[in-house]
Amino acid sequence: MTDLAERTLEGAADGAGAPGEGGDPDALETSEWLEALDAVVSHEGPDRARELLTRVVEHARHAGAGPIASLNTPYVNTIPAALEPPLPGDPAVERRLRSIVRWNAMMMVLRANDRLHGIGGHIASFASLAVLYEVGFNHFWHAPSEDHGGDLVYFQGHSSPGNYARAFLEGRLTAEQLDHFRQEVSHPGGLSSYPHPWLMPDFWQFPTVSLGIGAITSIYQARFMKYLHARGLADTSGRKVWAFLGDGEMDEPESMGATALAGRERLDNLIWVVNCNLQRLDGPVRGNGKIIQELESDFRGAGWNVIKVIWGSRWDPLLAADVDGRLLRVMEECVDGEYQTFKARDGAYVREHFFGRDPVLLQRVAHMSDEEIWLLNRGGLDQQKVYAAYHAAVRHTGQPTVILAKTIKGYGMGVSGEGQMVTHQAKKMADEALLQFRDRFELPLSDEQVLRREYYRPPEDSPEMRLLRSAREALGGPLPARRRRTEPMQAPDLELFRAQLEGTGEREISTTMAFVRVLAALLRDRRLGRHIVPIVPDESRTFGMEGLFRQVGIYSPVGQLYRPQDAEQLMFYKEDAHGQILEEGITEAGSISSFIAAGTSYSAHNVPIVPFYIYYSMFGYQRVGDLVWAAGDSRARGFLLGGTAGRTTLNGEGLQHADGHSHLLFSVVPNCRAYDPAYGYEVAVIVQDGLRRILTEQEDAFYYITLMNENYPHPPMPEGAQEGILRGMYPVREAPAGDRRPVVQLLGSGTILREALAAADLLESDFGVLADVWSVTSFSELRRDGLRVDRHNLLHPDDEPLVAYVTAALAERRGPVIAATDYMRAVGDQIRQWVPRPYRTLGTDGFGRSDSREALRRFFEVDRHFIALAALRELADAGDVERSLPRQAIERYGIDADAPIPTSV
Ligand SMILES: Cc1ncc(C[n+]2csc(CCOP(=O)(O)OP(=O)(O)O)c2C)c(N)n1
Ligand SMILES: [Mg+2]
Repeated sequence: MTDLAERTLEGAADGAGAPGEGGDPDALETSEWLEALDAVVSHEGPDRARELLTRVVEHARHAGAGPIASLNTPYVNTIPAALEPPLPGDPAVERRLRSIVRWNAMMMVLRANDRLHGIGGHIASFASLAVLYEVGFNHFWHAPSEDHGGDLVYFQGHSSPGNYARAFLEGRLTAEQLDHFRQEVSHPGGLSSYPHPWLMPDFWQFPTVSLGIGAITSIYQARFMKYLHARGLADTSGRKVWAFLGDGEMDEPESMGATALAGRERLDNLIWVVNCNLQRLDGPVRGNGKIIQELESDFRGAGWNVIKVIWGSRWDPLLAADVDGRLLRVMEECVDGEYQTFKARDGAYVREHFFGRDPVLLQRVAHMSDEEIWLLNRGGLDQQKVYAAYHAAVRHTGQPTVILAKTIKGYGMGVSGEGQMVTHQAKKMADEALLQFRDRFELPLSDEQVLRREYYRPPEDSPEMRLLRSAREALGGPLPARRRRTEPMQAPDLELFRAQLEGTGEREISTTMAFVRVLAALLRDRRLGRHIVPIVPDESRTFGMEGLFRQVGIYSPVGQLYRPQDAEQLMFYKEDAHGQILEEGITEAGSISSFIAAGTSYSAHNVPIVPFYIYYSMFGYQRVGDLVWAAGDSRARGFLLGGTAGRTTLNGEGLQHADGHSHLLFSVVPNCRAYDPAYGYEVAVIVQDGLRRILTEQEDAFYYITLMNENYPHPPMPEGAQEGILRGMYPVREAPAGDRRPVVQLLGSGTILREALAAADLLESDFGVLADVWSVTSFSELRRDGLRVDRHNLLHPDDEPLVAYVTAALAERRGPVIAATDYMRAVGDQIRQWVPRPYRTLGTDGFGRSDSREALRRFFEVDRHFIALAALRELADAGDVERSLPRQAIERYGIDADAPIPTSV
């Protein structure tokens, strides 16, 4: 019997490795098959063996043997030791450089916590990751330069001390800055806790610390780079996207949620490195299983190239000697919970509890000291193994690659954390552990220096510093580094949207249609058109955008391999390798990841791009709030469009569709401008101004605009309305000057503006009350203005006080103020303190319902009758009209005063 056959049989005989439950029912037969296979391998080579096996498996399937093939490979490195390319340069110098980075990263957390108890920071994660980063920095990651567009590296958020420590050695950060880690307010130049482009716009590119965000956004970044290339907007060939993810992080739906897209679209410019240190915050990631094996089959199933880096070089001789498979069997039997414990103990423990599982193995390591057993290293901590994996990953074509690297959480922290349950949050290290660390990593520091927790920077002409500099020079410069702006472009003139400015006459359209026309005009523009990226998650037909399918095409890396069912039609479903629309399918998380990639293209690719991502408003922020936040942090530029918005505008759909709060949700994003326009010209003015800010002024501006599907005629833009539209409110109808009848101020937003206009008519005809009617395009922008003014006045008590825009607008008018929107009352309430007279808000608080618009507006008490009632009530309270008018209105308009409150039903 051959070795291989014997080894497999052994496993089968006692059940381990056997398919199904019991052992092998016919061991002899099995051995004959295996021997036959061995003969093929040795005489005809492994390729022929694979071919035969594939045929056998196929054949078995036809014979009804069901799915057979496993997606898992044995629990050893994917790249055999014999095929590893050697690490170039001097491995000893590289190790010493890395030890210095490790030391400084640790020092900055310890020192920051010494100064400010409880300020936090993480030591254990970077400790496990250092080799994985440093091999990349020294050999693989290109910064943008003359001859390379630059790789994009998504660093793990909470391992930021590792990046800062390296930047310190490079001279990009000072020791003082390191000392001010996590003290960014009290010390200008202090370092942000995690990667935040908003806070360190020249340094960090990608906000990754909310777990899962780096994963999904890196996939869409890689996809967007292929798109840019296909459309001839940038040459992105040769550039890679690298993402560093934690093994615990892989539990996030966002982490695994788009891996199929990466496989399907063959994103071979994408490399993920999952740091399998086996632990998350509370404990083991898969104590009772093996995270590497689980992820291997997941990724392989999704079409990825999987490279496992499990064992370090010191295991090579033991694995080479493992002809009977006993070592492999123990490796496969042990679960991650045990692997963690091994590294929290010592060599004697590993001897007893790992090798001791098999007396033959115990014998095999009898010649090794406990110390030698302890030094048996893990693949992700071995620069040679990691280099080989990266080397293979960057050369792999046709698939994305994931590297599953086994490491140790808290590596080097010894008694202060290595492999311990609590290591994630360790921010302190005992003096003893620090001295041991110094010895273990051979740092040239005296005891005093260690105890004083000094940073260490070797002399400029030391081999370590020379390696640091020459490696980064060869790769184009330091990383991470962020580009803030690109070449400005001239924004289109408002004239481009003339059709919207002129109104529609009698014709009824929705604001969605008005927007689609704005978008179509932009796409047709010879100069700007190619810089526009429409993004849609399977809602184009909902929004009447299907005309764009044919006009600009839907991006698909393979073009269109089928004749579409509607090929005969003018606006057929056209997929195209040069297509412009990103039709994402049903994934809001994926779509906004595309938005982020496109919206930061000015920075990552030096190509100005303006994304317009249109989606079902309810499923936008609500589903992907954290990604919206990441878009803000990333300084993404572009437009989010919440279609079918408003709690009562979308008739028929009901509770889970009817959005009455996205404006509140967007009001919390500090740099997002949120607008609720009622008319086509408002949409045009807002978009045009946004384009000016984004393209010409290079502002990191990002917008949320709600669009409705209710059709009505759109008037032409009133003279001089532009400023008010942008600042948040302007009058659309004014009571005749000099008429002394009572007056109210009616504020309306979105389609509810039309209810306010109708209320004004009712008030005059039924009760002799006049009204000024205002379109409020943005309560949140008005609020921001008010807050700015208040702050200024507070801090400059001796200056002439500034006046908020709302206050100034209403100051010269008469009468109480009523606001009505299709959103919760809190939206209108945002401006309360700047309204100079009594103020009442109407809104759609409560779960949505499915019914007609008219019924819904009555139900939520935002229709024309309720607006009129609210106005009369305020006038009556002020003594401007008779006290009986509100009651008369209730009767006249058939309002049920005893109806249940919409919020409670
Ligand atoms: C969405 C989200 N939830 C929770 C956290 C808090 N958190 C930060 S790190 C961490 C553990 C991460 O474990 P793992 O992904 O395995 O990374 P490791 O530190 O082990 O490399 C947790 C829970 C977070 N940052 N983001
Ligand atoms: Mg982990």
